[in-house]
Amino acid sequence: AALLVCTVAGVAAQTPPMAPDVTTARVASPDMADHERRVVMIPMRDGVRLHTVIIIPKSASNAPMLLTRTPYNAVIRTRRSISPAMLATLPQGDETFVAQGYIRVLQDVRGKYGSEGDYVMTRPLAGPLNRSGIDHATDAWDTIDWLVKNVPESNGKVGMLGSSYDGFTTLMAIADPHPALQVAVPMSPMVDGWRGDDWFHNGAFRVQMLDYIAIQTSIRARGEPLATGVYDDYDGVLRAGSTGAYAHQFGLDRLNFVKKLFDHPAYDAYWQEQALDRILARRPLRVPTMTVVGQWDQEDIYGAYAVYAALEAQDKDNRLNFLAVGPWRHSGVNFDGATLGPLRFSGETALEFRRDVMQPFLDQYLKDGAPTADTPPVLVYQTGTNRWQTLQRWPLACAAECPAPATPLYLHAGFRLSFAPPADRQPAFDEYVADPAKPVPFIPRPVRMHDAAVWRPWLVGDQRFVADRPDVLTYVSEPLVAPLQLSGAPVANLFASTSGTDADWVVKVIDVYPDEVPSQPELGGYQLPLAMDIFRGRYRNSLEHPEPITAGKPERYRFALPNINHVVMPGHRLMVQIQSSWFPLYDRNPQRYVPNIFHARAADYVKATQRIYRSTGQYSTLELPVVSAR
Ligand code: PG9
Repeated sequence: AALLVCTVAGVAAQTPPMAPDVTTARVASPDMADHERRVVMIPMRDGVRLHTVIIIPKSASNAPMLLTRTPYNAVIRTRRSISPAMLATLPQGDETFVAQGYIRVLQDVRGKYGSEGDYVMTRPLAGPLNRSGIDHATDAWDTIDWLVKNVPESNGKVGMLGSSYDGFTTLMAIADPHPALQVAVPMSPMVDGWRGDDWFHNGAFRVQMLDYIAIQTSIRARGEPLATGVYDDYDGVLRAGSTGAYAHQFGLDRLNFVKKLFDHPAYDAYWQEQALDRILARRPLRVPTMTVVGQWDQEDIYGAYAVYAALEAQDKDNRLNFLAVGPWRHSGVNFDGATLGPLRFSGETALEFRRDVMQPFLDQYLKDGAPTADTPPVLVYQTGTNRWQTLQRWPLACAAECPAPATPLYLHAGFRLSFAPPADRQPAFDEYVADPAKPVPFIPRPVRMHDAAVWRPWLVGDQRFVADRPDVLTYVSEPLVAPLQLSGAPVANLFASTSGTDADWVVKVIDVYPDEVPSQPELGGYQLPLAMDIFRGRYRNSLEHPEPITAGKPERYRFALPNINHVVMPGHRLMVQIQSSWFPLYDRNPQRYVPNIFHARAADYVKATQRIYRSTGQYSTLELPVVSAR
């Protein structure tokens, strides 16, 4: 009766219980936001429009703009949390920009998410591989041109930055920069997909990238990861046989980028003409550029140093080309930098860098009236001692044209290492049997390649889990009596033979901690990888033209490992490990020479006996970038 009375009296008509609850009604929150979010479609010169999110502080006037061009969804990247505060909506790495009143711009690259046009994976610069005249340099140019004309809150100055793929698009922009592009900070940039970034390392293919390609290219938005049906990727990849067969299981061989990879297993023109260090070396450097990378970058550990080296020839007076290296994982500069795996550093190194070095560098070029930043040509974190160092150049030691020469570390009988050459006159070697049916894992099994908690710190993982395998040679030095400073890229210089006709060589330089570490007991005896990489033997004479190996013939394999800036402390020992597979991160070498390993048949996978020589005239060494007296 009460209900009836109300209705009749017209006090308040109640909503019927069955009124639909999903309607077209608009919800409006009070406008508490400290920023405005403009979403625009910016037209490019060919008429394609690129989806762009512009976040403008409400207080902005004459504010600089920071642009990132990404294939990873501009909307998601500007929604760290749902909040009226710009600080909370932008990613962690952007916090210092917000504090300085920057306008932040994120754009979907053509063909991804909200942008029109075709997506081409790491689209080559216009030239022999790209006759369309449209590339990331032109798209960045057109975007910056639009921004300076259409964002009245800006001061007309634009900086670009981003990590990994977004570091690649940043470098592309400086290949032909718009005049308003004042500064660039490529972080962990993808530079050369064959030599050592993302797809291959020295010709060995990273199988886990197939999943990335499925996610990135099966649809315009984010695709599904592979439903592999196995918990341990070691089993799944091994059972399939070749990488071609693995890809075929999931229909991935229908994707154009997979076809392109399978068509180009060697370092042919397809790869050489995309290598950004080579491209940028041929163009004038006009934009101050600080290239940033982590010492243990598990995805793009090659490119930052290569770009820095390529541009350095144009910057003898240290005005335009800068390098910064922290103790980080891939893209770690944008997250917490106090620890990596079990390693603890001197503080929150990533924030220290962003706040104290990168921000003043950006401000100098972008903020009206900002002071000149005191930016060192090279800023590197030295691990082992755990401190930042400012340097005039990088590297400090190398085979030629460095302040210090490389120092050979010799393999000796009894699996010892020493800076003195071995005296053996007779041919001497150590050997192991590499069986493609039982490849050496790159991390302890079960291998969950897509578990970020395992993947991100894997380059600092304790190597004890393989040190005693019969197919891993492990050499170790006496405990050091003085600190040993290593600042540059160690070079593996193997004299090796195989009973097969092709072989992979994986070489690791390791810092072995003392048996007891009272301040952090779990580091007792820890085998900390400093630099590790793989080399596919068929490319020993030419990266472009592979050749079979003559079975049983000792040959020289010389290849650079990733850069390090580390002090091996007294009481620690140096270790070198050598093996012939690193699975399932890298595809297996069948060990019988076939024209294209992607398509090797089951019968091509054969056991081989590998010999590593260590006698006069056939010394196997690690050429170490030693700076301090040992
Ligand atoms: N390392 C990733 C990538 C870059 C370029 C091509 C393919 C993958 C990334 O983190 O963006």
